[in-house]
Amino acid sequence: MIPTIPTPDELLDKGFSRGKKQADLLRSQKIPKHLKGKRIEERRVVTSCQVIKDKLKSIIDAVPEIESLHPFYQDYIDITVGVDDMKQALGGLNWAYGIITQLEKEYGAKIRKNPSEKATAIQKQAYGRIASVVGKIKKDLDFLDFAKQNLRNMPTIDFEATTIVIAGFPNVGKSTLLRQITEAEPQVANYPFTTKGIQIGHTEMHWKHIQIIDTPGLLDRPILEMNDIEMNAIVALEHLADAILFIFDASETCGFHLDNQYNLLKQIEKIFSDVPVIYLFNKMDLVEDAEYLNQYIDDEENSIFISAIEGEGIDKINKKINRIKKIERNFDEEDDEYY
Ligand SMILES: Nc1nc2c(ncn2[C@@H]2O[C@H](COP(=O)(O)OP(=O)(O)O)[C@@H](O)[C@H]2O)c(=O)[nH]1
Ligand SMILES: [Mg+2]
Repeated sequence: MIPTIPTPDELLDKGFSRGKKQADLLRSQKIPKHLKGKRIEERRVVTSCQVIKDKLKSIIDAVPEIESLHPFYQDYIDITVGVDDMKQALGGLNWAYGIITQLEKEYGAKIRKNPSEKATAIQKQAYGRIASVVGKIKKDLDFLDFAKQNLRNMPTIDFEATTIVIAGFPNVGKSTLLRQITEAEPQVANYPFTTKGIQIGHTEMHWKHIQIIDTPGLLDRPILEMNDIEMNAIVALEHLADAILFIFDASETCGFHLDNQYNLLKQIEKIFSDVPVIYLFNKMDLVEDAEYLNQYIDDEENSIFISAIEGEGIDKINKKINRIKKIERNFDEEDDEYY
């Protein structure tokens, strides 16, 4: 998404050394003496400018237009590094590109107009100004490098797939279940405010691609305690979720009382208000009295007793998953190119 970002010194070194190489090629050529010095220095300045410009342009072109990305990625970038800062950094590179284009013309003409004896001095002036322009975008290059590092392991989301987001307190069995209902090892990607990384598992069901997302550190703790930025990380998930799998640990061996688990569920339902929820009561292998659970069941139709570890109830989950409808979202009325 973001290519390797050079430091200002690396950018200048690259430009100046290529300029020198190209200029040196002219030294052995037969050029009238009074023109030779001018030609060499003009070539040096123009080549240096072009090499630096090419590099800037390749960076600008490689970074996708943020507005053209899916809202999930726009939010993701905004939460992770800041969209405004990103735009400002790219603006800085554009600015430098424009100024160096001007310098290339200005100093090329100046060298041509003046006698050869002055060419070297003019070239030095040009290099001084180029170095100053590149120095001014140091903060922009630094930012883009920071953004590159932070966006390196973005989750790869299939926006066509039906997407299920898993929620529930730590140790209720989310990872165990994800392994049970998906094929292969889940993809692990970075996600803001998750230390272990978001986990994305995939499965096919009747030619329908299903992706299941677990967000340790995010949808496994009281949402009321979260700050605005953390909330944004959840809102980003809202762009994706076609259903929520909420997992209760019916045995309470995870250390959380069912009352608390139920409260978390209610918070999550409030945030994902338009998203259907499937309620899973896990670790039933450890539960002797299931009667006790009735008080936590609001929607019997969509509640399933399971044992993720023993694979008990997985077929019922799959049946439910198979019936999940993809939520049609119209993110941008004027421009529906996401679909
Ligand atoms: N007895 C029993 N243990 C389970 C079940 N599902 C998960 N566990 C155990 O609960 C612990 C936490 O599971 P994990 O999947 O890591 O929970 P997560 O933190 O929600 O991802 C692990 O030791 C699992 O082996 C289950 O159905 N029955
Ligand atoms: Mg886990």
